[in-house]
Amino acid sequence: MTARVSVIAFCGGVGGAKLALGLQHVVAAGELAIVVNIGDDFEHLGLSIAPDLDTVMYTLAGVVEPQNGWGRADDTGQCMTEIERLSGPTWFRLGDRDLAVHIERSQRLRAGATLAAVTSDLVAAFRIPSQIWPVSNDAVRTVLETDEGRLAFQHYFVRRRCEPRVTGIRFEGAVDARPLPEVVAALASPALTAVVICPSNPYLSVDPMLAIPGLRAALAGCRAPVVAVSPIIAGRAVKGPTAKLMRELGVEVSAASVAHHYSGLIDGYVMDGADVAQQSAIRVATSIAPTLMTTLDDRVLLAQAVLDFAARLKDRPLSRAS
Ligand code: FO1
Repeated sequence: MTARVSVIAFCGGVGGAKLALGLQHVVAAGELAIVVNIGDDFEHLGLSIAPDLDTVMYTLAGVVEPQNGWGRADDTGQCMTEIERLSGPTWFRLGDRDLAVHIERSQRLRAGATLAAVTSDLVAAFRIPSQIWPVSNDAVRTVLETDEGRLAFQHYFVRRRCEPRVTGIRFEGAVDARPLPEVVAALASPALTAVVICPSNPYLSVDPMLAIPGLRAALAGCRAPVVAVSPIIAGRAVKGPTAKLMRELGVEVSAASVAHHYSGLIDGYVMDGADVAQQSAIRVATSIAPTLMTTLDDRVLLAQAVLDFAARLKDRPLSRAS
């Protein structure tokens, strides 16, 4: 499906996917492209697992497991139960239906298909009316430096439940990775009206994408307004290890800190009403909106607020250029 992309959203897993779903409800069919982090991808049980791509795909298809926000709803665990009986590794839970996606992806990649081509076919099979693009077809892998040594992302995040203290983060392969050509073309297109950085973990989900030099350059050159949504509300992360990680990296846990983290890349910043007092500390244009997304209505309302804000920024000189 090659449609005219008018909105691009950069996204990690669970938190970002919620806003991506809201955007899918308010952007015309075929005009939304979600660019997804691949730093969490890994090989497990001989399979190529792409958790953030699958989380976004299942969320946009309406088949995501609602409690966890990852994996498929109504899945079964027979394969995992059998792996356990065989004394195999069970720390990373793969449901039976979910496994079908990993098996299909793995065999297609082994046969020479690109990650983008496989993803595009999966998106079509799930009848998703948006594009889902891996940020690159080249491998980028997030590695955490911790007080327990170097840990590959899923070993830190799932196996060790984010407990080790993080001292540094590396994105292996990022410097040599090429951004997906479709992403670069869409960022340069005059049809583009907004770029959204979803409220994903800035350090673990967005930075692996920004670490790709060609992507960063394409984003810097893009003429549409770039708007980030804060993943922090009143000094707390809605979900996941963002706040713990920021403390360990010596960064204040606040909406303003995240805005500073994106400085030079964004033209606008959407933050929750709970953080209104921080507006004066932020150098780009800000907009206040309810950023806690519990219901589908919350997601749709936030998506519309973000796009309305981007539309208001369109005629202003881009902050990134100054
Ligand atoms: N997260 C967990 O905390 N435990 C799991 O066992 C787990 C399995 C899993 C399987 C497939 C998938 O697509 C995602 C899965 N996740 C699991 C979530 C995922 O690893 C992380 O939330 C992301 O990588 C962070 O964005």
